[in-house]
Amino acid sequence: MKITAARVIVCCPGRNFVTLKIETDQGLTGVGDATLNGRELAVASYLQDHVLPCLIGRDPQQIEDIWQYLYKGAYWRRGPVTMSAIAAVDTALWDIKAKMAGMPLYQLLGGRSRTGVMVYGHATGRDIAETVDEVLRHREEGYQAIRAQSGVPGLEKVYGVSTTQRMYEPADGNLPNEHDWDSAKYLRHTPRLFEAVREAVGEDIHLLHDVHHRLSPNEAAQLGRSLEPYQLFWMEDPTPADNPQAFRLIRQHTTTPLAVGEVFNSIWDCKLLIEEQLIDYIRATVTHAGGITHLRRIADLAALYQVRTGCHGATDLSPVAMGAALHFDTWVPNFGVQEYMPHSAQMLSVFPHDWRFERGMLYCGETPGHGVDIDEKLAAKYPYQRAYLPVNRLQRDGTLWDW
Ligand code: CS2
Ligand code: MG
Repeated sequence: MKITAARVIVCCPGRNFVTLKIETDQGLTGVGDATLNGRELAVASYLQDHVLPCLIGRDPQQIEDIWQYLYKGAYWRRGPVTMSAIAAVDTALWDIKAKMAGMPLYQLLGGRSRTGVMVYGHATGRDIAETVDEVLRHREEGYQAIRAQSGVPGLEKVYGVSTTQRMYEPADGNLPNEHDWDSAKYLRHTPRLFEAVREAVGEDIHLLHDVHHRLSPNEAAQLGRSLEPYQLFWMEDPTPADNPQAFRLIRQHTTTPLAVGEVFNSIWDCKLLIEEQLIDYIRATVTHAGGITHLRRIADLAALYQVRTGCHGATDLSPVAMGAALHFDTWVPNFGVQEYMPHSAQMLSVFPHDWRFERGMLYCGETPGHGVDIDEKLAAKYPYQRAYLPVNRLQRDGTLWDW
């Protein structure tokens, strides 16, 4: 069996997606997601100019060898651009292999470990009252796990809160928008938010919160402690994880569970956090962490230390990523939760898929492969549009801060 063609498709049905499609001489095709929010064309070029010429003529069945070839062979290892490109190839090859086997991907990985995938939805509001309403609305829709974010009094724009529309889209500028930040205001406000949310929603719903890398380790420890009465499922990215040792301090002071890893692209980013049991959930994804082949290694390492998965699932990951993630989640023994930020109908129309949402759970389909394709004709109607993630500055003096 041989790879005969491979194409990178960049489209913008409401937001940018980079998709790789691989064709074989047996007529089977596979697709993978390579979207790197705000830096999409870098991955498209990495694939187009450097990876695709090496793929033509190779045997698509040799997933492991191709993974090693792209990883070790480039000499320049790791990094989000490289690992997203490798991920797209890897995901497309697993799709092809599962189609060859006539099986849904989760069967090839080792079979079903659960009936469905618990997801968490996003409840966001401009203030506490709005967020409480959104949490209750999610509960009505059947969600068992809900992430709560709200505007912070005295701050113009904060992470996760859209001021204009209900659907939050982080890459919202033709040039980077500027947000303002004040850790003290946020630290005062957030326990109040969770007090109100917990009071309204009761004890049975899992509550999550994303700090988006904005606190110092000491502040993160303070926040974790002040949230303990509200029994969070997790507190996400409380401080940047560039220096994983920073989490030792947080861990010493709070039992609020921690989730990290949406910006990780390699097992080496995760290693210390997992081995020292400094986190409870690892958020690496199929798309940014080297595909099914590499994410599986991360999950296996995590399992040794009772760390569970909580794959990133924002809308900048395409429906292809969601399809692959759901097969992974259906199999992985140490599953925790899957993020679910629904794509718009326009986005979904470009990616025919067989997964479905029902009362707080996502279910992968049973069609061979990962169950997601791309409608290339429709995709061509939505050309790339430059979009950036925002930057964040301290309100006090404009110092550029973590976003
Ligand atoms: C986020 C993302 O989903 C999350 O937890 O942190 O919205 C993140 O900001 C975007 O995926 C960035 O591309
Ligand atoms: Mg996050």
